[in-house]
Amino acid sequence: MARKWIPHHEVLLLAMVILLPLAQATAPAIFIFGDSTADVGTNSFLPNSKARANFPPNGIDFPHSRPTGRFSNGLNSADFLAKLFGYKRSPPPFLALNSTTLKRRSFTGVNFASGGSGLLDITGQSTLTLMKFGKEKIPIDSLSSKSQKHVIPFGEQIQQFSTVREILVDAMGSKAAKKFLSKSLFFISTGSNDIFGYYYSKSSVSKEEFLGSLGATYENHLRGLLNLGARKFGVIGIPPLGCCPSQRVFNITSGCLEELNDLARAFHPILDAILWKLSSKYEGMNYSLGNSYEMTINVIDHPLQFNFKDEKSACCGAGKLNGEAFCSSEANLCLNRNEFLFWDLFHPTQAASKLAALTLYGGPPRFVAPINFSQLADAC
Ligand SMILES: *[C@@H]1O[C@H](CO)[C@@H](O)[C@H](O)[C@H]1NC(C)=O
Ligand SMILES: *[C@@H]1O[C@H](CO)[C@@H](O)[C@H](O)[C@H]1NC(C)=O
Ligand SMILES: *[C@@H]1O[C@H](CO)[C@@H](O)[C@H](O)[C@H]1NC(C)=O
Ligand SMILES: *[C@H]1O[C@H](CO)[C@@H](O)[C@H](O)[C@H]1NC(C)=O
Repeated sequence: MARKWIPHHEVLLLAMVILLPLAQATAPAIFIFGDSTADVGTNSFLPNSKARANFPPNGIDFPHSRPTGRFSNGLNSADFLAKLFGYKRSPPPFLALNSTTLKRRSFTGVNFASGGSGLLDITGQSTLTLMKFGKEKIPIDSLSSKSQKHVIPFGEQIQQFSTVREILVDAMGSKAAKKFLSKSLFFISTGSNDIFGYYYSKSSVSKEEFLGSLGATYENHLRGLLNLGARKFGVIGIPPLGCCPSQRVFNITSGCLEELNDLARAFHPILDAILWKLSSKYEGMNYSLGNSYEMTINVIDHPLQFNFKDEKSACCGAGKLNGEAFCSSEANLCLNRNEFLFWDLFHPTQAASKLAALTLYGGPPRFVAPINFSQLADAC
């Protein structure tokens, strides 16, 4: 596909900035699932989780420079999407809630996303895998037992949602709860950690076989959500993982790791086909699939047009491209955070997350299809 700059985008950004404060919440609630790209503090509640960001300088651009567990200098895409849909605040982590807060009239959603997690239950559960990705010296303790969780996999996030659903049914009755959920938005951003896991496991399973089975797992999870009453899905695809600073360090030219990018790119049509199939089977289902691969590569190819001066290195980190260590108080910190695409060795800056959310919300079919997220809210 030709990667031509679309001037349209700038107009779109302007329109969105004006639109932001006027927006009214159009769906009763949003439920967010996935990994660190959407985690708003879940892992801070897991004593044994090594995938954490609840310490400075993470959160340096968050109100009061508070580290919240977000893998960002400020807000992440989940936060910006909630804003764009007209919500005053981003849904809180499930683990921060209790039955009293869930029954409040002001209930507008829950965030289940957990950094390091994936579609597969095994993804992110061992510190060993984390070590390989980050090149950091993390003591390899024994594999997690049930009581010593490192992350909450997608399947378990769905079980947590099921608990929330039961509380809603109790509070409003099953008919009203069904209607409430069918109009609510379900955002999902997952799969990257599974692909990292496969790539670094040097598994003998072929690429096609692995991606096929990952797709089947995704489909089962989506069916789980559909059976619990979800109907409107905003799905965020897998970005070019090989272009993270942590992966570029393995390329002598600091270019992207092509093999990893190939895996990410190949998963997109698989996910697209699953969503299309499910939408023809489940009455009233609507979906919007963000092509994170195209969105991100477009920015990497034309950084200046999006006001980024550095699309290769992490703002916070150490070593080559600041991509050889996690962000911490001992790490290097860049001066102008808005000029960086990457905050740390894996995660986008607040500026990049905002751009991604705006594109998902109002972007053209090249980046989000068959409808964009704003059209998803209007779909009946
Ligand atoms: C529920 O959470 C709220 C807010 O964090 C807290 O004030 C309240 O005491 C909690 N209630 C229960 C039953 O734990
Ligand atoms: C490293 O990056 C270059 C582009 O700078 C690319 O052509 C090459 O395929 C990459 N190498 C690997 C191993 O992915
Ligand atoms: C939403 O889905 C319904 C059927 O499930 C379909 O008729 C309708 O066209 C979809 N809306 C949009 C905006 O795609
Ligand atoms: C997506 O969003 C906007 C407004 O929210 C809508 O008007 C437009 O048709 C969509 N954009 C494209 C390029 O499809």
